[in-house]
Amino acid sequence: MKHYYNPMSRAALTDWMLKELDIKYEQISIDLTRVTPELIALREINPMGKVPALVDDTNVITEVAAICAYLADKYPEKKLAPDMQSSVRGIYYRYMFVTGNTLEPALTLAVSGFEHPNPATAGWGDTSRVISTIESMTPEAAWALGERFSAADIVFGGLLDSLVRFGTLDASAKVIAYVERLRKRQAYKEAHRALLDL
Ligand SMILES: N[C@@H](CCC(=O)N[C@@H](CS)C(=O)NCC(=O)O)C(=O)O
Repeated sequence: MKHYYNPMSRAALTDWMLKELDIKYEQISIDLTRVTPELIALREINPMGKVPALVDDTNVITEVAAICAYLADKYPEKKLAPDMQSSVRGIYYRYMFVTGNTLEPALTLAVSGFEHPNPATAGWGDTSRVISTIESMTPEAAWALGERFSAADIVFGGLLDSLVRFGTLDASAKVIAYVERLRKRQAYKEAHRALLDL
């Protein structure tokens, strides 16, 4: 399995997922600032030219949430996704999809000083609704789905971690406490070593 990655990018999240799984994979580090053979190879598999990307035999997977979902399902024995019959499978999907589809675009625009002129038709709505959603979906204790840590914590919690790190979100005590729990995980620390060493 090949993981196209840059340690200072969102690929730290998929690296965190791979490290939580404790599996072997080939790390292909991409310098996103220069045209290198690795970057050319990345652009061939992902026309967006973005990391992360994962190549597993015939499967090319891009997007943080898709890679995390793929890996969680590929290694069910690691229990990083609830099984199909679980009462929290639907909630798991919600965490996996709301993060990249709704929360991140709204907050990216907000940080740039913009609000979409029509939040009702923009898929991500407006900033105040996004902040309420983050607040209501952040767990009071333990993890997104309850006592068991899952890929939902990497995808949703990973976004909150970067919002807190860059001061993008005026985070509540509950959000900060959740992010602090995430940061204590060994796999998180290993995947974020480059950032933590700064
Ligand atoms: N929606 C994508 C975002 C990936 C992304 O924007 N990656 C950035 C680094 S954090 C990147 O590769 N940028 C290089 C570029 O766009 O040229 C995901 O979830 O994976």
